[in-house]
Amino acid sequence: MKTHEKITFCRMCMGHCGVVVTLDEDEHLLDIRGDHDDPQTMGYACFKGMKAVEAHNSSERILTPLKRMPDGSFKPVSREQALDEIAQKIQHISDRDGAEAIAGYKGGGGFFTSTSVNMLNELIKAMGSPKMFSSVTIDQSSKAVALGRIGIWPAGRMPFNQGDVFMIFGGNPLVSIATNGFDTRNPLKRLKQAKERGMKLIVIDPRRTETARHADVFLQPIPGEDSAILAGLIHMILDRGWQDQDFCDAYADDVEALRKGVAKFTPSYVAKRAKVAEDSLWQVAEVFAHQCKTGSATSATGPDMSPNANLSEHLIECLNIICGRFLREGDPVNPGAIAARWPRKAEVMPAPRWWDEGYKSRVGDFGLIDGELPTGILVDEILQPGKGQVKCLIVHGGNPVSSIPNQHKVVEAFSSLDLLVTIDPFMTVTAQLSDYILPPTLQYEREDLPIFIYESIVTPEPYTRYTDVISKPPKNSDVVDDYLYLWGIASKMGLSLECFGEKLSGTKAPSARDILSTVARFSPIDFDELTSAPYGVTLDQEPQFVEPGDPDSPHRFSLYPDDVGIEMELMFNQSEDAQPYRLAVRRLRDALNSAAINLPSVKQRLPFNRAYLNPADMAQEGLSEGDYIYIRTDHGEITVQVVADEYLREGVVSVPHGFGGLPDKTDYLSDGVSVNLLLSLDETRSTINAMPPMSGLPVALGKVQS
Ligand SMILES: Nc1nc2c(c(=O)[nH]1)N[C@H]1C(S)=C(S)[C@@H](COP(=O)(O)OP(=O)(O)OC[C@H]3O[C@@H](n4cnc5c(=O)[nH]c(N)nc54)[C@H](O)[C@@H]3O)O[C@H]1N2
Ligand SMILES: Nc1nc2c(c(=O)[nH]1)N[C@H]1C(S)=C(S)[C@@H](COP(=O)(O)OP(=O)(O)OC[C@H]3O[C@@H](n4cnc5c(=O)[nH]c(N)nc54)[C@H](O)[C@@H]3O)O[C@H]1N2
Ligand code: SF4
Ligand SMILES: [Mo]
Repeated sequence: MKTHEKITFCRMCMGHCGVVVTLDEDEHLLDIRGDHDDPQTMGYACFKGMKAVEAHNSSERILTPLKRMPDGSFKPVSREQALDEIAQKIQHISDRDGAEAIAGYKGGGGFFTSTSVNMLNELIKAMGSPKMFSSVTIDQSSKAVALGRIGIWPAGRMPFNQGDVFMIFGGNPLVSIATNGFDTRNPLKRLKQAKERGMKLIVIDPRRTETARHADVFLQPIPGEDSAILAGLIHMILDRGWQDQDFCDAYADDVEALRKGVAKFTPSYVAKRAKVAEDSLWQVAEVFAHQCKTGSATSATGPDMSPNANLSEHLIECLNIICGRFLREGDPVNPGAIAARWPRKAEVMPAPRWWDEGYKSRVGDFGLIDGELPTGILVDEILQPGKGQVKCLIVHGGNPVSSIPNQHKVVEAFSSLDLLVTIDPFMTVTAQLSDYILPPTLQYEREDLPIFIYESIVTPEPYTRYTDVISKPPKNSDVVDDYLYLWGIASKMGLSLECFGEKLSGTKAPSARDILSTVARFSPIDFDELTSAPYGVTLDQEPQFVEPGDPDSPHRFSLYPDDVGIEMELMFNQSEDAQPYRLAVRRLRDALNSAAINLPSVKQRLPFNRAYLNPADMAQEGLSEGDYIYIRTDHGEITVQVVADEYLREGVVSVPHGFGGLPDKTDYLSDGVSVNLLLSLDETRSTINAMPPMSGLPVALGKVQS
């Protein structure tokens, strides 16, 4: 058999690793490896990314649109029939119950397809409904809340590749290839390069993670205490006068209010509460604020999934502000390569509090963040009767039945919908409850760009890359790019969609190239130049710099608004845990949330999820590896095998999410169990973004006697 190779890049996660794929004469994938000639990622690639060949050729892959029959089985139908019926049903629901009865949910798979990244949002909008949801609001939307309450510095924080220090709260970029601000292109190499130039790494995590093992300073608290730790750090820094007073004088009026707000968070109080040594807290404060003068603090899912996430993010931004850790006039900025450029001035854009204006949800009176409603209310929007009750949901590249807390309630809600449509290549738990499943092309079968909506945090320089279609879909399949399903539904309903401000035809389907060139129309790079650059384009000839701010600008950061003060008080008065352990989120190297965990080679490594415990806790509970434990919250209970993790601190149990079948059908040894059976969606969700806590919660656990 004659084979040939092509170069392209992986779009499963933020790494965007350059790869070399081997194809047969029919352009089907045979093999894949990291591309050592790729200047961005230099050969790095991970196990799950290298399983793309298996995913593309998988016998589990859905290859034609499926319709659910009254007996619950799925029957292949033509694309035309599926889209006709879906459009008619949506129209019927909308005519009967109003446009607000239609909702959309976009997950990770949707975010990583450039041709359709915004299309479900546009479709829901064109239908006249404000009810767009996404995985962002069960992830790190507290970052948007923080900017919304504190204000925005247009040039951004001092990036990883420039600062003296980089401090991470609850993120493990060497495994997750994520973490806002970290250089994820071959992350270990980038970290080593940064350390060689003298950068100090500080990590705050209940687990001595793969990343933490490279830290200069490592603080290992119990989970859920980041807001207290941050209040303590700010207290110490202001107490010692280690803040950047000039920056504070110029851009923040309420440093004194913040100082008063953190007064109760003395080092000894915080040390006791977070279960760390007082000395280690001082070490973090001293290295970050006194020894180092540039470089910022960031966070990932750890703090953002714990209670008080909005407060934690707010205080991280306060820490960066009082220490002046932002790009300054004359510094080079990364404006991205695809987005239109706009001037980055050294001045504050005052707290926009987007959610205060405009549409408010009928459930909980939540406003919109980045044009979307928080996913923490989706299930109630479906279950709560009345005007505006959601009856139809379109899911694009997500698995909400796996990813949203209180899985029983999610299943009840999704089962009660009049119409559930899922665009997904695999029979996920969400797909299993759907009326129609529309299978898309997979990544190497479509044209694409890196995730351009986040481009300036993916690479430190303005860089982007185009990939053409690399391989053909399996023989006899009827799959199309995601966007064609969404555009198809719109077209059949007589609607025309917008694509990043440009109207698309309602009758003639755009090509993928049309969409990508539209998306990139404000880029300084000529699109033809981009498509003919095999390793992409870095805009190093046209650097952008931070411009002087207006010296008379009245705008200042809001370090201590009233709602933050209330949250500080509530956090301070939080009652003591009634349980001896706290739950912690964590990700696994070999799986990406729920995606790909059913591939045979992944199953071989990860047949089911397990609970990680420190060996001392295991001894204390009389547990050996492989024993079953129950984990119980006020809300639910799961049974799971236990495994020792010497890197996890005592008093913490860590269970990865994404596993488990539908709750009444699941078999632990073949599917694992959903940690979302333990978590609640109701009483504890946060204000503003309705974030349900998923980490840092008290749990009981013990041995299940066999
Ligand atoms: N308990 C608990 N719950 C959590 C978390 C946690 O840590 N703990 N983490 C949360 C976080 S951070 C997130 S982001 C969410 C994840 O939330 P989701 O995005 O809802 O879930 P994923 O499992 O990532 O689902 C991605 C889906 O995209 C599909 N897919 C892959 N490629 C394509 C494609 O090209 N096109 C289409 N249409 N689909 C594709 C995959 O098959 C998969 O079903 O879960 C959240 N839930
Ligand atoms: N291999 C792999 N990569 C992934 C994913 C995956 O599932 N697998 N998922 C992708 C997605 S959707 C996302 S959002 C990103 C997430 O990226 P990360 O946030 O970097 O994900 P994790 O590796 O789980 O790191 C979270 C860390 O927070 C710690 N932690 C838990 N609770 C707390 C707490 O209360 N406080 C503090 N300080 N730390 C805490 C955990 O011990 C863990 O080390 O990863 C992405 N990349
Ligand atoms: S790290 Fe991410 S981008 Fe790189 S190969 Fe793995 S999944 Fe793909
Ligand atoms: Mo995520």
